[in-house]
Order: sequence, then structure tokens, then C-alpha cells
Amino acid sequence: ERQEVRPYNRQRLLVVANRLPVSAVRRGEDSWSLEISAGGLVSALLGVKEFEARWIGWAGVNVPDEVGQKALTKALAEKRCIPVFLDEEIVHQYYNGYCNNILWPLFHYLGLPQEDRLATTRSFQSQFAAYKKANQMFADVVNEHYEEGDVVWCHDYHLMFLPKCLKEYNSKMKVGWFLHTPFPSSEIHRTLPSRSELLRSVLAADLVGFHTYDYARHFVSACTRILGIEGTPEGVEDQGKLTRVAAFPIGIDSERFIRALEVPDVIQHMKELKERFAGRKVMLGVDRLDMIKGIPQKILAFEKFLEENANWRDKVVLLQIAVPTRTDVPEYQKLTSQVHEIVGRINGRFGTLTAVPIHHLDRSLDFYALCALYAVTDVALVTSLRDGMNLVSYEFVACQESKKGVLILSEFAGAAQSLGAGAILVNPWNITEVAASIGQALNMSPEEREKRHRHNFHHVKTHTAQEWAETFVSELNDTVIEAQLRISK
Ligand code: ADQ
Repeated sequence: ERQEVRPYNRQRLLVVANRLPVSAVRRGEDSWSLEISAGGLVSALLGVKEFEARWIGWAGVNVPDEVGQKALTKALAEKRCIPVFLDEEIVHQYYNGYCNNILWPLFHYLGLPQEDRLATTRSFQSQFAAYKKANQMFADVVNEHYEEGDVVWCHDYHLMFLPKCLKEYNSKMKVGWFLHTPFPSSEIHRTLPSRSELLRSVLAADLVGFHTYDYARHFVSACTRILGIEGTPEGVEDQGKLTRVAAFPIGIDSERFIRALEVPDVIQHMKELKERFAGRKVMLGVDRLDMIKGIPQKILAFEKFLEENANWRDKVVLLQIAVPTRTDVPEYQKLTSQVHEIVGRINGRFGTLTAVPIHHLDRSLDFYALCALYAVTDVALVTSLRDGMNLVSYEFVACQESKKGVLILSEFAGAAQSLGAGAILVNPWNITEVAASIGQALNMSPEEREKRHRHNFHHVKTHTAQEWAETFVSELNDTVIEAQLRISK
């Protein structure tokens, strides 16, 4: 694979993320079937023509035997993917433990449930050790595949220890790190026992990126307060070494959504949905079923709206599509039953023999079904308690050229900074306010909707995922060149 001729001599980009963008299913001792999952990051990088991207990450399956590992490596190579093999114990401690039970809630300002807090405090050290070990395993694979001139782009809170490991292997490696979640206030980050080690390791990168300027500012002030090192307008400077810190707001591949609306299957599906909900306004929520998405709060706000607006009860329907994630974690199981209970109660209270106010689906929808749903929606409800960016809000806007529906958006989603002028911004914790916003959205004049939609649509069309990836990588290249110039002066 290393001798492969590079088409057009494009720069190689090694994208390192916890999960590879494929799902692998074992079909036999040495055979695997693979399916590429088209997330935002995948389409962002597929669209970037200047680079030849390769992926390094965990395939999401435990493959203890060498025969299986070899076969999977070979199958993945065809998709330009390189696996990191993690055993069950590491996955348990690093992924379920440190990443999802400690960093994820902390970065989203959500505390742990009381009964878990002490247990987590006790297991902290062993989970952090596993986190470092896993990051070192990622670094080993990167190092093995690295060629001079490659750009290495590390992603997300799973891999905060990776920049340091990589620079220890090769101080000349161009390393960037991007965080997809919020970076919390330094007062929150301060509570992490591993606070300094994580910051120092991230600072080993040449470029550190966040979705918003606020997150970047929180990161710089954490470095100043916790490590006592200088923040500068460009980033963080420690003993003459500058780490550039900046905001790179992600976008979507908007054309992919716009084009989908012309596909006959999607048009047919839209027609069916319109017939199904004729005479009613459609409100939509699409989220992973996660604490951060504020699904129970959203449904309670909808209940309040129905309570106070009897005239709307048979004229509006809320479709909530919630893909289950991390289903083996008790907290997530609790959230699922909590949501089911609230939905059941509200449907019992306001439903009739022929119609219910909430359709709640615990599942993922395929791309075309999702586009059709976005396109027929009158009001989208994105009420995340915290969210790095939130791409659902972008996807909805991309599909609304004909309908010009209203976006109700949490002020705690990164997207509030880019779509704030077109959306109705809400504090998701205040269900009275969200309920009032639902009324405002449903009653909004066509002129006002048009004006707001124009603003958001323009943003979504011009700030694409491809542009995001290109900007990050070229900034990383520039940062390294500038640093070399500074040293040679
Ligand atoms: P997520 O928390 O996963 O991403 P989001 O940005 O909304 O949140 O992306 C979710 C993606 O999954 C969207 O592309 C959406 O279409 C899809 N999806 C969600 N529910 C679905 C369903 N029921 N059926 C089908 N598809 C569904 C993390 C951060 C975000 C950040 C992104 C990108 O938490 O804040 O915006 O990374 O950086």
C-alpha cells in the first residue's frame, strides 16, 4: 500500500478519529463485509479535492484473532481505512469509561448521576490510564503509516492525548486537533483530575480547532489559569512554542441535500407525508437519543404549548426521530424510558381515536427519508442543552427552499452563532419560553419566514463541510511554515 502511486501528487491527509467511517460485519473466519457510513465528516472529506484522505480508527468490533485482523485490514485498505485494534477491556475503560462517562458529560456541562459519581471518582485513574494507552495505540498506527509531508488531523475528545504521542515520535509531523464538542469554561475543566496533562498534550499540536470562538476562548483561558501559560491573539505560547488556536465552524454538504429533493423516491415520500399529515402543521425533532439533546425538555415544552393552546391540539403534530446510541449504558436506557413515558402520557392526554400529537420513533432514518421529512416540516425543534455545533439544524435549512419553515434553536448549540439571526433562539431549560416560541413559529407571517430562511439558507450554502476541511488543513500547513520561519530567523 505504501508504494502506491499518488494520483496528481496530492498531499496526503491522515484523518484520525476514534471510529472509522465504516461498519464492519464478520461473515466468516477471514471475510468481512463493510459499509461506509456517510456522516458529516466523511462527506466533508470526500468533497475535498486537494487532499487524498486516509482514515485511521477503531472499526467498532473486537477482533481478537490474527486471521480476522489481517482479513479486516485488507478489506478496509480498499476503502482507504486503516484499523486500530482495541480489545474489550480497553474499550470498556477508555471508550465507555473515560470518553463517554467522564469527558462527554463534563464537556457538555452535565453532571454525573449521584450514584455514579463516587464510582467514577474511584475508577478515574485506571480509566485515564486506559485512555492514554488507547491513544498511544492510535499513535503507533499513525506512525507506522506516516510519510514525510503528510498532514495528520486528529479528531475529538477521544484523542486529546494523541498530539503529544505523535510529536514524541516525530517532532516534524504536522499535527492538527479538532474538537467536535463544546470546550467548557475553565472552571469546569479545572475539576478534571487529569486537567493539566490533557491540556499539555493538546498543546503539542501545531493547530487546535473548535467550532466557535467561545470554545477557543475557554480553551485558552484553561491553559492560562491551569498551566499558567500565555494566551496570545494567535493561540497559546509556551517557552517560545506557539500552538495556534482558532475557530473553524463546520458545515454540511448542502448540495447533497438540495439534490436529494429532486430524486423521484424523495418526491414520492414527501407526497405521502403531506397526505398523511394533511390539515396539520408538522414539527420535527431529529437527534441521537442523548442527554445533551434535551429531548425530554423539548417534549415537555410541546405539552405546555398544547395545554395553553387548545385550538392547536388537532392541528399540529410533533415527529421526534431519536436514534438510540450507547444502548448498553444505564443512563441512556433511563433516558429512553423517560422519553417513552412522557410521550405516552401526552398522547394519552391530548390524543383522539384518530390522531396522536406526538410520533416518537426510536430509530435512524435513511438519507432519503430524512430529506423528505426535513422538506415537509413547518417547524424544526433543536433544543440541545449543549451541542458543539448541531448539524441537524443545517440539514433542515438546506431542505427548506420551497417551504421556508421556522427553526427553533437552542442558544446552547454552536449553530446558534451562525443561524441565530434566522432562527428563534431559546433557552431549552425554560419550557415556558420554548412553548411560546412554538406559538410564534406556527403563527409567523410568510414574509417573516422568508426573511429568516434567506439568512440561514445563504449561510448553510456558503459555509460547507468541504470548505471547513480545506480551511483547517491549509491553516495547519501555513502554521507549520510560519513556525519554521520563526525558528530560522
Ligand atoms: P452529533 O452529536 O451526532 O455530532 P449532529 O451535529 O446533529 O450531532 O449530527 C448528527 C448527524 O446524525 C446528522 O447528520 C443527522 O442527520 C444524523 N442523525 C441524527 N439523528 C438521526 C436519525 N434519527 N436518523 C438518521 N440520521 C440521524 C457531534 C457533535 C455536534 C457536531 C457534530 C459535527 O455533538 O455538536 O455538530 O459532531 O462536528
